[in-house]
Amino acid sequence: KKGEAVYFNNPMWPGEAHSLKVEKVLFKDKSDYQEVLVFESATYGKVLVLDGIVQLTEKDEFAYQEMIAHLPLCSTPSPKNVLVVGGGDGGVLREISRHSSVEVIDICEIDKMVIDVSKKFFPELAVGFEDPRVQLHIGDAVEFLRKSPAGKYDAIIVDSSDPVGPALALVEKPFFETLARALKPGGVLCNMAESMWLHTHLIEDMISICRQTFKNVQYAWSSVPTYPSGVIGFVLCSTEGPDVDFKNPINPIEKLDGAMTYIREMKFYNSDMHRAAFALPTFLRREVASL
Ligand code: AAT
Repeated sequence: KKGEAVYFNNPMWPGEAHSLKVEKVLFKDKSDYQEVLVFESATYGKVLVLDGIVQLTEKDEFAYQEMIAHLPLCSTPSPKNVLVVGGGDGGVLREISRHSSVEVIDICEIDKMVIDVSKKFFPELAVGFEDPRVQLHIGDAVEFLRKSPAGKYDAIIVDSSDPVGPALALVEKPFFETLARALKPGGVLCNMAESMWLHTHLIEDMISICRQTFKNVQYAWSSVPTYPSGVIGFVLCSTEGPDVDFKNPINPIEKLDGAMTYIREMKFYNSDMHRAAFALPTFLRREVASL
């Protein structure tokens, strides 16, 4: 019974749990916002956990970081100003770095402890902070976006945690309105959007809010074994302005010059994966179409 309370009561996925064998706890502390835990697992390398929820593992992090970064950046002709919301581990920064058209990479992460822990335990992700184009802002993204100049960004990537702790406001309509305002005409947004198996209602809510605020709203998904149910989705939106065809990458990754030689090769994303990510199972296609 005690085990049940610990393992099966997460409000995001009641009644189920995914286990990883812990070899060694490497770090555990409480920040001002959440409990931060790093452990060495038996089969997935080091794991970062916030408030009991797996944020990334060394073995499969690239699937998520590559998709959430390149789906939007390869859908826009020559992205220059990019904003990351959350993403304090640096993995999404590492992926954005591969795009040589990018001039500024702002990142707004609420929790400095996540950044410090990543620099210590996940150097292959934190390498993203070494790019001189990166400008780090520590604070709540809600506040940051309220103050952001209108029309500044070509792309915004919301790499936030699940809407239970500090990320709760990041799924509400006022936040999406500030995101839309901060984007250039024809600018693109890519938002972490949970699992189609576990969170159909959350996805529906997010899509219908986005449809009120953005011109074009699409859903894509991918496989990440250590996220609940093994899949994760993304809501992609574009603002009024030049049309964006998310399903066919206009800025294909294969054309990048690969100037950032200190970053290891990509392992997951390519133009075929990009196009395939928008293929939806019938039950989800029906839900998305009826909104
Ligand atoms: N890169 C994969 C890991 C994440 S990290 C999500 C980050 O969002 C965390 O570092 C968290 O501190 C930050 N965050 C949460 N709320 C806010 C906020 N209001 N403002 C700025 N940053 C915030 C995502 C994993 C997805 C897991 C899916 N189950």
